Amino acid sequence: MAILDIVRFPDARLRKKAAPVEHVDDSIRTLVEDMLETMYDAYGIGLAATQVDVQKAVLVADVDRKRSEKRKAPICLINPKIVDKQGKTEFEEGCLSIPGCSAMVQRAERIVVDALDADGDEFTLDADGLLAICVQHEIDHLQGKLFIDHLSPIKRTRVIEKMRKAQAQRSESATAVSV
Ligand code: K1U
Ligand code: ZN
Repeated sequence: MAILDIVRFPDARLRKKAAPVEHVDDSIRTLVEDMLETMYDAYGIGLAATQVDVQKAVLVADVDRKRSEKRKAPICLINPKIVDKQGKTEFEEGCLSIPGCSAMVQRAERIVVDALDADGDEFTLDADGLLAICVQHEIDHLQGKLFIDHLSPIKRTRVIEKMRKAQAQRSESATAVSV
């Protein structure tokens, strides 16, 4: 297993659309394991292949995990397709590709998703709560969309500015340590 590099905003690779997986083989199963390892290492609850620079329609999530626990209920969705949506909910979302920023995003409250599992078998996920929010966030990534795209232009600019300041502070303190 390997921990992969997470691509960070404003990298153009985050805007690429994922291609469907033709065959669920060992290379896909290795990708899924590496993505789970990367997600747990980064203390995330989800990760899309786009975020590790792989343009394949694969996502992983584990919303049940507490910070101290490694694996609780990991799931993997290959070629996910939302077939039904109901209701509306709002949640303060974060993103491993936009560190240090969060914002309230409105999404469907309940979703039904058709997908393949790591054996290549079809299944249907009926999700609500944090899992539904996380899966919608990850499916957005596979389509080259970020949570900031759901915000008004004013809010989006504010979040981007905050992220730039946080990045500048991080590189300033890295320089201070190396001098
Ligand atoms: O895709 C990603 O960038 C991962 C992202 C998933 C996500 C979090 C919150 C709402 C929707 C999607 C994260 O895991 S961000 C970090 C995190 O662990 C977290 C943030 C808010 C609530 C719970 C966890
Ligand atoms: Zn994200």
